[in-house]
Formats: sequence, C-alpha cells, structure tokens
Amino acid sequence: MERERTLVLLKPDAVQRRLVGEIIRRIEQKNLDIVALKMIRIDQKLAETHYEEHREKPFFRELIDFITAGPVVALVVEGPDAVSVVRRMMGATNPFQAEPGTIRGDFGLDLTANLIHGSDSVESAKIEIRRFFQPEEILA
Ligand code: 3AN
Repeated sequence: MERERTLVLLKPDAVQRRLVGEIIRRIEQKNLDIVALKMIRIDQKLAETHYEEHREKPFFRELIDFITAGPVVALVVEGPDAVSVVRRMMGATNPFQAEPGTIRGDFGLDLTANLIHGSDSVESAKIEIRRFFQPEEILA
C-alpha cells in the first residue's frame, strides 16, 4: 500500500458535541500518523473554495453557513492508503446509511452536520492540505 496524506476536518458539530477527542482517538487507534493539527475558524471565502464543487447544489448555502459557524479542527493524517482508510472510518455521507462502527454511523443523524470531512482522492488531498496548512505547519 502507498503511504498517503489526507486532510481531515472535524466540523463545528464535532467540536460543539465534544467528539474531537473520540474521533482523534479512533484515528490514533487505527495507527495512522497525525502529522499536523490545529483549531481554526473557516471564513466565508475559504468555505466557498473548499465546497466549490457544490456551488450549484440546493444545500450550498446551508453547508457554507454550517462550516463557518464555529471552530473546526484540521488535521493532516498519514498512513498506508490513508485517503480511503479515513473515508471508510467516516462512513457514508448520508448518516442514515452510514454503518455502525463508522464515525457518522455511530454519532450522527444529520446530513449537513455530519461531523467530519476527509479528502476523497490523493489529488484532492494534495490541494486541500495546501489550502489549510502552510508547509512549515506539517511537523512530522
Ligand atoms: P463527503 O463529506 O462525504 O465527502 P460530499 O463531498 O458529497 O460528501 O458533500 C460535502 C458535504 O455536503 C457533506 N459532508 C454534507 O455536509 C453536505 N451534503 C452533501 N449532500 C447533501 C445533501 N443532499 N443535503 C445537505 N447537505 C449535503
């Protein structure tokens, strides 16, 4: 398996619900490496860039309002096949379909407030890591 890096965001609902520790615990327990981590506020511009592909969707405004509503925890996670490993740990976007044992399956019931973002490919991970972190912030 290729070593990969992926961008993870623990969304405002994860912070508000005090699930940051639980989700990071799962990432560590899986033996993935956390190579960068910080708490940030996502502003309007960054949110719109990050969710550009959804601009024409009916839920775009709601998504932007939600992700900018409170602090989020951003991480760069590294390991073998990290992009798809993290996606599987997250569970399906729709929380009603997310399997028990996944983060969304265990903790969520809302399509917008769905706790976590993980890059969907190695290519988008590269772009998203650059979007959220300066090279010197990646310490491991
Ligand atoms: P994922 O976060 O699983 O990669 P995407 O990229 O398809 O899913 O969607 C990005 C975010 O947009 C989701 N995390 C969710 O918060 C929101 N979203 C996606 N589909 C819907 C929908 N039908 N209604 C409301 N929000 C949605």
